Amino acid sequence: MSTSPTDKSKTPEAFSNLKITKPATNSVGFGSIKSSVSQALKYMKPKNALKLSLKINQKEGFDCPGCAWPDPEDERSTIGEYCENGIKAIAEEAQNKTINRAFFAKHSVDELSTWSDFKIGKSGRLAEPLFLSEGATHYKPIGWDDAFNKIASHLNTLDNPDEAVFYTSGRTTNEAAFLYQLFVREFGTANLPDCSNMCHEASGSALNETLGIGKGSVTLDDLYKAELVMVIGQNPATNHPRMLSALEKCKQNGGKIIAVNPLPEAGLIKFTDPQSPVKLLTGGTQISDVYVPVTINGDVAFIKALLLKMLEKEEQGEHVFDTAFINEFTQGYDAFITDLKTYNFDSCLEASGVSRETFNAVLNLVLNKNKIIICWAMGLTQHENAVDNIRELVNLLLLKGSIGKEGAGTCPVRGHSNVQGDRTVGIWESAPQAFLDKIENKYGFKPTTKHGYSVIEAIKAMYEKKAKVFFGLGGNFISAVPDTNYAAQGMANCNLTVHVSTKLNRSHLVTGKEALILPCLGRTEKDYQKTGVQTQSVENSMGIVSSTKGVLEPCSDALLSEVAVVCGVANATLKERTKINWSAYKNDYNLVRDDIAEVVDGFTDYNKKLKQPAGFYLPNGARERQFKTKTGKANFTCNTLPKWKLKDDELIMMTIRSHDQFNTTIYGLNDRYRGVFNERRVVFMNRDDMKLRHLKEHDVVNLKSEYNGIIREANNFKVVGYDIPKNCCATYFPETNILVPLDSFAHTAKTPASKSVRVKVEKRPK
Ligand SMILES: Nc1nc2c(c(=O)[nH]1)N[C@H]1C(S)=C(S)[C@@H](COP(=O)(O)OP(=O)(O)OC[C@H]3O[C@@H](n4cnc5c(=O)[nH]c(N)nc54)[C@H](O)[C@@H]3O)O[C@H]1N2
Ligand SMILES: Nc1nc2c(c(=O)[nH]1)N[C@H]1C(S)=C(S)[C@@H](COP(=O)(O)OP(=O)(O)OC[C@H]3O[C@@H](n4cnc5c(=O)[nH]c(N)nc54)[C@H](O)[C@@H]3O)O[C@H]1N2
Ligand SMILES: [Mo]
Repeated sequence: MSTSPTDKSKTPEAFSNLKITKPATNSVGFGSIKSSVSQALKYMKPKNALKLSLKINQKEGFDCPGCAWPDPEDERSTIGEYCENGIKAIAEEAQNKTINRAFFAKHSVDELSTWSDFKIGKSGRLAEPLFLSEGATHYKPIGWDDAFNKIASHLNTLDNPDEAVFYTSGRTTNEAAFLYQLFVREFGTANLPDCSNMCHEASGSALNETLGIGKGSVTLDDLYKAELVMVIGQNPATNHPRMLSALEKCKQNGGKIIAVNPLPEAGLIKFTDPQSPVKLLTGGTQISDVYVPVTINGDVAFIKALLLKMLEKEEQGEHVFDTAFINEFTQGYDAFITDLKTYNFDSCLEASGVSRETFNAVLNLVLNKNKIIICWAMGLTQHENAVDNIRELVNLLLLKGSIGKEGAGTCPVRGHSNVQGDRTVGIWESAPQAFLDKIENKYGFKPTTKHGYSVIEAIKAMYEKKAKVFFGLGGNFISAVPDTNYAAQGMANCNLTVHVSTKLNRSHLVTGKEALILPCLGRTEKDYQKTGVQTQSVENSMGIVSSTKGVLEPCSDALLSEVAVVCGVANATLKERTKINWSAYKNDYNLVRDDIAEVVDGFTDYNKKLKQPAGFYLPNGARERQFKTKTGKANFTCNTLPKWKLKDDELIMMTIRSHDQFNTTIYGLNDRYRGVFNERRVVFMNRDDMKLRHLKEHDVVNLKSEYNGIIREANNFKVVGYDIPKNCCATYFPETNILVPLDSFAHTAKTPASKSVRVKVEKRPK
């Protein structure tokens, strides 16, 4: 009998041999150079490793497939603008091992699902298209045309185009993403869920409403010039290491830095620039001036406490607020102040878990600085009140007039290297009407105006058998989404699941009745088409669009580019119905960019501008104090404190990334900065909470979350005592996604609340 989809979707419960040391405070430095070089040499051919390291994030090189942090405009290091985790991302893609029919003949789907995610990822690059027929135990090779026809026949026999779901992960380039959404809309649906739904969607919702643009407003130069930078709910040393160089530069210019985080993350405390030999020897820069150990989801309470004290000082005549800015550019001030006054300072501070002393240190800086930047990431966006979190930050910035001026503004730090660009060019299940009108004018078909499914809605639709075909352009859907068991049943209910991927992952193993794996080129590889090697483009976290061009030969001759895959599926599915010449796009990506220039705002002369070595900025209203909101002004908002309460002996759990992973891709089993080695099945706990439960380090526990009467369980985790506020705990994603209830998500944005899961920790019976 074959294993059930829910079993296949789970990460195996086996332990790998936990070792614990004291967590680091300093980040980067020699440790990181050693770690990145050994990673590069372990998995890449040395010749390729060198070629790549010279071209990462260089003008005219390729864009690092790691994070979305921007590159400095002038002084890029000659050995590549790199970081330890960027090297790991590249080593993962440019592996010298490939897997093809022989591998899949040897290993059944059931067998592969018992492997750890680490082992699955290390099996090699996918080298040819593969098909799993109904009832089969093994994937078998299939030709590209047959694969396209298979997809077409499934899509064309649906009762309704809305029975198909088209997911995107944020590595897809602008060119591939634009064509993909164009195909999906011409096919007849807007079911375009994407990883952004699980990531910065709450930032987009909050920023669109308050400032009229769903992206951040600052540039790198602003960061250098800020008087105060608050880094909230973000772990840059691991997830955006190059950001630390910018923070260091800000400090050198006299700026102050506040880190708000339940964990004292390394790097936020101290950082040594790997590209500065002097600093490597002298021990680096103290990054944070104040570290605020906020309780999980205590951020609105903390910011409200600040706002209350700012108001008190203002009313005492201290001129804390930028009244001229408030009068000219904002709306909703009076209602906001009236609402704020209904809150009590002491209860807010208590709910935030922050001491009076730390609070005062932060208040002092906020009162006295006028060029403030707030940076944030998943620590704020993955909560039920995530949108409130971000709107509350905007309130603070608006009071200080800290938006649309040098050294000030919003900085949501994006995840995937092109997640921002994908949305810009139309990967959006609820795209604005103006964009749909432009598509209609240009191509002569009417895109549906009905909103499509976001990630959570897509999972429900599959579970309820309203959606029957799942197509993923990149990503690892089953491991990334919440409520793994429910989602696995949803995938299994589909007639066909298709993944366009570079590497094998768990989503290939939790399949519909039939399944396809379509292997594609990665960022580092040359994309040969009829008109030569193609250039593509991406948008970073600060709205700069730049080119990316692979430098290595493809790891297999049977790979297609994402653009070619999309054009192949579109031709096979739409045939004579289409109004678009898909083959022409595939032959020459300049033609795709010419169309983007016509359809998407800010891309005039796209092809020409892309030739500028550092790329070009997209327009950004908030940066110019032109707020394109419904009121035409920047809007103050009224936000509430979180509504959940912990039950007896429950803890609030955040699911976070280790230093050795890129989302669901596990580079290794260590979390060096947090002092955890050789194990991912750990739960970080406050030592008092351990005592209360009679738990010691290394004790084995089960985790249970109860939500609306349903109990979800994840078993076999080892306890690690840590400096984390009381009543809080932390585990790694994706091992505990199984505990995240599908119905627990951010209002408005529908981002799964994977940073506030209520759990019980129970000692495992011997
Ligand atoms: N190497 C590497 N780079 C990456 C990624 C990766 O996996 N590996 N992923 C990429 C992607 S897609 C993304 S979205 C980003 C993610 O980048 P991050 O958002 O930095 O990633 P997380 O590990 O989810 O970390 C969240 C941080 O928020 C803190 N936190 C959790 N809950 C709260 C809270 O309630 N309040 C506050 N104030 N803090 C809280 C945690 O302690 C942790 O430090 O990184 C991108 N870059
Ligand atoms: N519990 C919990 N869940 C979370 C999060 C969390 O913090 N906690 N974070 C959420 C966030 S922020 C995000 S962004 C999502 C991530 O969700 P996804 O984007 O779906 O997941 P990834 O792990 O980034 O996807 C990795 C896979 O992408 C494929 N891939 C890599 N490069 C390429 C490429 O160039 N082209 C193509 N076609 N495929 C490629 C490889 O096959 C690899 O296995 O997860 C979310 N899930
Ligand atoms: Mo993300």
